[in-house]
Amino acid sequence: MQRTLVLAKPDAVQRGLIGELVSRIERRGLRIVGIKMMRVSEDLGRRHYAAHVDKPFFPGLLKFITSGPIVAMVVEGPNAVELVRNLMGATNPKNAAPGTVRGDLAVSVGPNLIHGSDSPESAEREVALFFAKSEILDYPRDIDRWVIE
Ligand code: IDP
Ligand code: MG
Repeated sequence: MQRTLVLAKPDAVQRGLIGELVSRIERRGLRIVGIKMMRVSEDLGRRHYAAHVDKPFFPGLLKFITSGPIVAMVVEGPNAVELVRNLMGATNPKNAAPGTVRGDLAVSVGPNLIHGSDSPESAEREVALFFAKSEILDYPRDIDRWVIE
């Protein structure tokens, strides 16, 4: 079992695509074990995108990710990191395959709707950046026993 961090970026929230992203993740069979709407502070943005601080697009990326509310999620399942990366599509939507989030719903590389951790190590680091342990809730699939006559 693996966990990964997913962000519905500010463009996804503004376009009303939170449900679309959540739905694709859930329909794949992955489980959401943490979820919250929040603003990314400049400090959190810098830490989250630490690998990109020296890239020419970093100032724009930081402005974008702090520009409006996001929805952060902890997603769990077998190979969750790779499964989420696959459903996201390529970083640049122009190269993203149809059927993926970016291939179906995005056109530009800045506002490309979704973040997913790129390795189990990044996932562990990023989940800890965005979520307190108490905000991650494990639950069994035992809803059937709650049929009350
Ligand atoms: P990823 O989101 O597919 O993992 P990364 O390479 O980790 O892609 O880049 C992080 C984010 O930075 C991208 O999702 C995108 O929003 C932005 N970004 C990446 N490359 C560029 C670029 O060349 N120009 C503008 N923004 C970029
Ligand atoms: Mg990345």
